[in-house]
Amino acid sequence: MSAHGRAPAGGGSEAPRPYTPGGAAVSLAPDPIAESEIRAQLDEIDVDAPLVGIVMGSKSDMEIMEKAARELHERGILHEMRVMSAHREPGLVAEYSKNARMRGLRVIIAGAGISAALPGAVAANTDLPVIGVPLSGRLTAAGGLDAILSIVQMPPGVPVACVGLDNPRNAAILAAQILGA
Ligand code: RP5
Repeated sequence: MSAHGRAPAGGGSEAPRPYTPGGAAVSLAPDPIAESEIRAQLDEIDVDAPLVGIVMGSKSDMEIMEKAARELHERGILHEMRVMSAHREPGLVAEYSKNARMRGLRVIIAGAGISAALPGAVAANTDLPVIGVPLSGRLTAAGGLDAILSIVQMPPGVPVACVGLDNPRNAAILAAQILGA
């Protein structure tokens, strides 16, 4: 028997030595795992979880944002839709974004109109790619230009991709391309 408790090579019949308290210190605590390793392991888990999260600032955005869901559905890409406002429910937006990767999401599509802070608020709380969809819906002051600028003009270091005005289908196609699906 070796010092490490292994049987000697050659198939010897020596019985295992009983455990003796006070012998060599043995730690039963698992070695710490790097976050990157956990992420890699999560990436390999094949579950029926949505890969794309579609979020929007208001129920009034639903009708147009459903076009993104339709495109993903036709491509067989699992997705979910949620309404959450960056201004009215900032805590919910932060919580959803922070948990997104852990829940299995890989891309987030965020649609909003007027002072369209939602895509940027999501991007501030996740390192997943975020695709913003500027919407020209009700209350727009400049035919949708207000939402376009709100989404495009992110500060350096916090990118948000931006598709054309009222074009959630392009966001879905871009999400599919990011996923390689
Ligand atoms: C934005 O304000 C929403 O994305 C929506 O486009 C717009 C109007 O919202 P509602 O007043 O219809 O809820 O935050």
